[in-house]
Amino acid sequence: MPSDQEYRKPNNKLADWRDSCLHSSFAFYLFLFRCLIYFRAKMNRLLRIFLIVVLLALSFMLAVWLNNDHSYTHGHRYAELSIVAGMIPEEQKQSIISKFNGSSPLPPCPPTPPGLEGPLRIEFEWSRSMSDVRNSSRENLQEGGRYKPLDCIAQHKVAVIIPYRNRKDHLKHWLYYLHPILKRQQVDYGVYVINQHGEGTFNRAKLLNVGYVESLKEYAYDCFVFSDVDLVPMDDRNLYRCHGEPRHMAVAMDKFGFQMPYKNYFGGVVALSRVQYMRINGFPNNYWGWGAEDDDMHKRITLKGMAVSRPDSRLGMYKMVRHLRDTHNEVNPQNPGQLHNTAKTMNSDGINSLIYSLIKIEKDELYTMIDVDIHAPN
Ligand code: UDH
Ligand code: MN
Repeated sequence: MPSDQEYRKPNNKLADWRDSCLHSSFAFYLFLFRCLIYFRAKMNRLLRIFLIVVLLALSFMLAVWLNNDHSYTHGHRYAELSIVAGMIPEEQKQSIISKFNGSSPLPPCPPTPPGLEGPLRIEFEWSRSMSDVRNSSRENLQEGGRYKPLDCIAQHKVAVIIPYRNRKDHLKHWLYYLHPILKRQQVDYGVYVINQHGEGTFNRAKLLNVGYVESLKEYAYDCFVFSDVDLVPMDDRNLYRCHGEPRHMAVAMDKFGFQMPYKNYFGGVVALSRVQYMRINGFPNNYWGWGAEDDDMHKRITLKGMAVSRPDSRLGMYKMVRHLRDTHNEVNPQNPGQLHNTAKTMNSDGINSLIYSLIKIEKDELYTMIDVDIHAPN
């Protein structure tokens, strides 16, 4: 069950007063009706006709009342039930709740978030501790690193998915910078760290597929940002949301002298809507070790007739935490060769052929850690 934004309890005095009126009129109506049934033999004709007329008039008034918008204050409990059942879309839900409460609905968040800062100073200070990070990031977060803007309805429900193993220090910096940025960007988001269980060969793309499936079990995300754990944007105008075409966001990394390492590069941080992701059957599951899985993603996109959108290189600047190549993620010289077969394999290798074993889901206050066995070959 998705954890939904708390909605305010009805606190409107006018609504309570209307409720009591409605209840008393209904009681009076029943009382008259009973009188008519029990004493009809003892009543004279004129009194009987009078009572019938009064009952008819009352029925009419009640019908009008029930038909009227504000009479729904009476039924807020029933509406809450259908909300809990998830039958009503978010936007409609907010507006109905506000109507019951007698308050005006939250407006949609504006297309350009008002609180952005532009260029940011990013320093990966070794002295930064996890408790510093918690203190500076936990504000208004729900368990598992979930957030929704408080004063408007976000237009983007984004699962941020991070492939991960043994990079605690990088995750710390990522959380320190990204939570405040995502909040300023007014995203309805959740952070999912997909931890590859065991010591087998690393598989970045398969972990991203797991993140897609697991995050959707929790909430109706419509956009997925797939981000390496060591990449922090240097400008918060690079929005973590989806666009009309799949988006490559990390276009100017410090590691590559703030430019694309090659023309069709699609690595680091990318954003795909649910529809875009499904069109390409997700990512490949068979790129073990380092290299070429991001080029396969790019091929899938172009093979399906889509283009890649990118921010300009000023907005798309990223800083990467310096690191050596990890053990069990050595360059795999077989990987680039697989790119010749993407057109043939992409429809049968991807989200529709994903097999993994879920080990554990841990809810930290800053993220959801999904520990998974992806059946590494060795
Ligand atoms: N990762 C881990 N643990 C590992 C290995 C990888 O968490 O042991 C994750 C992590 O999120 C990392 C990502 O996988 O950021 C990518 O691995 P990397 O950081 O070693 O990759 P690298 O910095 O990538 O080398 C930069 C772009 C490479 C160009 C791509 C050419 N196709
Ligand atoms: Mn890296």
